[in-house]
Amino acid sequence: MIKLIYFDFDFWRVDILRLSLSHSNIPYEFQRIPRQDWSKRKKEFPFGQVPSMIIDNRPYAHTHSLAKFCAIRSSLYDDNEFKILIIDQVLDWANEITNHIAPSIRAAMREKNLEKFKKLRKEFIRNDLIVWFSYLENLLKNFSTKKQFFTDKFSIADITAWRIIFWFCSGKLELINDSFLNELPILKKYYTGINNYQPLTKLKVFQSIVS
Ligand SMILES: N[C@@H](CCC(=O)N[C@@H](CS)C(=O)NCC(=O)O)C(=O)O
Repeated sequence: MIKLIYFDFDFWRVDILRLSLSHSNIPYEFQRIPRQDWSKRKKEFPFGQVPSMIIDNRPYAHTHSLAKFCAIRSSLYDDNEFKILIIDQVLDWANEITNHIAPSIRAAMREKNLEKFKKLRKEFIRNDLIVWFSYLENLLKNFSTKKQFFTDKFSIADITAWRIIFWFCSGKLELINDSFLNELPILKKYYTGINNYQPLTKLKVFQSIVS
C-alpha cells in the first residue's frame, strides 16, 4: 500500500499525488503531520522534506519523482518520449513558479514581516506572475493540438497545471486574484475546461480541495 505524507494543510505538492491515485482508484493512505510536530519528525524523511511516500517501509521524496511514480501507477504518464518531455516540463514549471513566490510566503508566514512580505509579493506580481503563466500557456499553445489537455490525453500534467492555476486564482495568495488569467485567454479556456472535466471534478479529493 502506498502511504503519502504531508503537513496538515492542502498544497499542490501532495494534492497532485492524491488526485492522480484517486483518479485511477489506486488505494493509498494519507497521513497529515501537524506543523508543530515537524521538528521532531523531519529526520524521518529523505531530504528532510515532505511530501514523502512510503512503500514497503521505504521512504521516497521530491515532488517530481513522486508525481511521476503515481502517474505511472495511475496511467496518467506517457510512453512517448516527446509527451514525457511535455509532462515533465509542466511538473518542473510548477516547482519553478513555487520557488518564485516562496520568498514572499516565507516572509509572511515564517518571518511574520509584513513590510518585507508586501515588497516581495509586489515584486513577484510585477516580474514573475504573467511571465511564468505565459510560459505555461506557450507550452500548451505550441504542443497541444486541441488545447484541452497538455498532451491531448488527460495526464498528471493537467492535474498539476490545474492545481497551480487554482492556487493562484483561489484568493488564498494575498494581493493576487483570478483577473491575471484574463491576460492569458488560451490558458483561461483550458482551466475552465479542466474545472469541468468530470473524471477529475467528481473525485472527493478534488471537491475537498476546492471547498
Ligand atoms: N524539493 C522538494 C521540496 C519540498 C518542500 O519544499 N517541502 C516543504 C513543504 S512544501 C517542506 O518539507 N518544508 C519543511 C522543511 O524543509 O523543513 C520537492 O520537490 O518535493
